[in-house]
Amino acid sequence: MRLLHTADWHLGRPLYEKKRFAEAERFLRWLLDTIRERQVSALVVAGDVFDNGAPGNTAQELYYRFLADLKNTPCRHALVVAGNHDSPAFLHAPASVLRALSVQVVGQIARDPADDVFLWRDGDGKPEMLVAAVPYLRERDVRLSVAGENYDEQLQKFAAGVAARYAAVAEIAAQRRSELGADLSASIPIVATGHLMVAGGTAVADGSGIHDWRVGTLAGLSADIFSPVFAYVALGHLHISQTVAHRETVRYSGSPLPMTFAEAGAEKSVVLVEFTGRSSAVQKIAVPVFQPLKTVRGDLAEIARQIGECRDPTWVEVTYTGAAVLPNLAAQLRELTVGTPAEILRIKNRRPTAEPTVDETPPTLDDLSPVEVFARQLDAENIPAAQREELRRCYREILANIRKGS
Ligand SMILES: [Mn+2]
Repeated sequence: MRLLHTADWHLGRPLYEKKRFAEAERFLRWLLDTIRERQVSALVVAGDVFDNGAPGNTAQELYYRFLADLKNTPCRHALVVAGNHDSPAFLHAPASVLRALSVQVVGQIARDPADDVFLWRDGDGKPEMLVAAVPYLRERDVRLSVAGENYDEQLQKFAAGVAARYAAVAEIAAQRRSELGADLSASIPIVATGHLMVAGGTAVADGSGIHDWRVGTLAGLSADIFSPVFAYVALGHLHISQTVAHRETVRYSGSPLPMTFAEAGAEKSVVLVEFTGRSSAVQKIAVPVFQPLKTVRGDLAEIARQIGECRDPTWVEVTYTGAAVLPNLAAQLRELTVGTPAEILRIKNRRPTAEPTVDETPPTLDDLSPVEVFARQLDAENIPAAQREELRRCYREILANIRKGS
């Protein structure tokens, strides 16, 4: 059987002032076509379906219409787990209605891990796959806080809690498979999901930053938490498609659309997993570019040349590095796009100069991690260097408490 793995749709997320519903809609239509063409029978969406906990009407409409349309494809089962951007309660609310459409939603872990392990059956009612659903785990999900623990102790307990959850669902799934009898058991793969940062991953493009990195590396959340009993592990959170620790069958699908200009030009894909008995073969399927993004860098002449190369309606990020002082840079740059299909969404002024450079468009919160925002605040308040380390430490603790949900 064939399973398709995708994640990090971030429905509702704009790029600067641009809404991206048209792109999202085209992606979802492409996904339905791909499911039909490749005869996919199961779909996993590994978190961050929506960009925030209270998605707008259009984002919701796209999501529900897609799930309803899935009914008219060969896809028999779908599983959606929550990411850190999703509200577990919001995602879970329509779960009973969606179950009637063979769509399983896991916003938040069940108290009993056995309730998050699902047995999927083929059209004849014969078991075909076991799925261990694990959404994004918050600290309150996997450990009890103990007063007086320091930050690193907290991290390590959290990591141990995450590992324990994966071990628990792996054991339950393996047990349930063995109960199916030797014949069936030999041919049924177990698939797990996750939305987390595992150590060794490249480029945290999610924008959620330093904590995940610390949890992943310092606290030892490695690929070892995924039992070899899993024939495939479908991960979300990192927007760049990648394997984990060179394990072909433990993967981040990456986001289907570039979420920032930093991802401009990166190939976006979904993962097609073909199971033969318990073993799996993995193939990436490239997602078409629905809205080209381009980063352009140089002096005015170079920028003009590169903008002139745009053939399709392209969203452009410009970095000006010319020596000339251009007081009306933004206007001059926009002038260059007249009569071209390019549209400038963001301008950075990096003119080589002794004076501090000023961005024409200041960075938004999307461009900065929480720690970078805090560093700017320390600068803005002229905090003496001697006090900064202590303040940064306190700030990291506050962030950790927010992540715990307290
Ligand atoms: Mn995420």
